[in-house]
Amino acid sequence: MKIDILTLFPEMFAGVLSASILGRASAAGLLTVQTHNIRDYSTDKHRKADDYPFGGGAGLVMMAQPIFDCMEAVTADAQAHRILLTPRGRPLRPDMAKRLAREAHLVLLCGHYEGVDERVMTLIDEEISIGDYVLTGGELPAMVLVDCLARFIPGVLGGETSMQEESFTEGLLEYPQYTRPANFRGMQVPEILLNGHHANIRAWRRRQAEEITRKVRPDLMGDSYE
Ligand code: 4FV
Repeated sequence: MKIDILTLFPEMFAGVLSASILGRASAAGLLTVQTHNIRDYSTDKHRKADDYPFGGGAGLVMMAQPIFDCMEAVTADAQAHRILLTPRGRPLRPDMAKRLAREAHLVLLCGHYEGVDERVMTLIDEEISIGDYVLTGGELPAMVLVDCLARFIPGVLGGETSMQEESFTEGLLEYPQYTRPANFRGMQVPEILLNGHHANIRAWRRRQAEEITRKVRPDLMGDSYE
């Protein structure tokens, strides 16, 4: 999968995209992520990419011209699914990430300041939000989206986690995890996890996942769990 990220702050991405699972996925060629500095496409002699809002109001708005030229340059050769990260978007959910993980080419547009000129929406196929709060920019949401969808790309999650493993408690919160030592400062790992009876362990984990979800996030307990 190819992901192009349009941003005024490409330097924010290096660390996140090169470390751990995402770094290995890129090295293995399962994921190619490229950032593009929108300011490089400004035709303004001072490389201006934002300006004051018409109608007044606080803050700055990202100008249409640099975004249009950057988007057209990045999508010149290949059909791409173009996403704007914005609080106005549909909330990111696992099923959306699974769908996006099947796309060949994604373009993520990161707004900043008060947002982008509304005419940019003529370039956008889908708006996605990572949550009902306002951030200083769309860069962190873009990183969250890449991390979330990458896990659904076959081969990205090596031995660490398997999607099968994950699927049996899909939609539920995680069950408790333990690792060595079995006794840490007097705190003992539940016996059931130490006797290797896989069916009992699976049943225990599912019960735990349901119990925690019912307590912490009953809204996630769809009708299938009534
Ligand atoms: C956001 C979110 C978000 C709004 C104005 C960037 C900021 C600034 N994006 N989910 N929540 N974006 O807060 O996706 O341009």
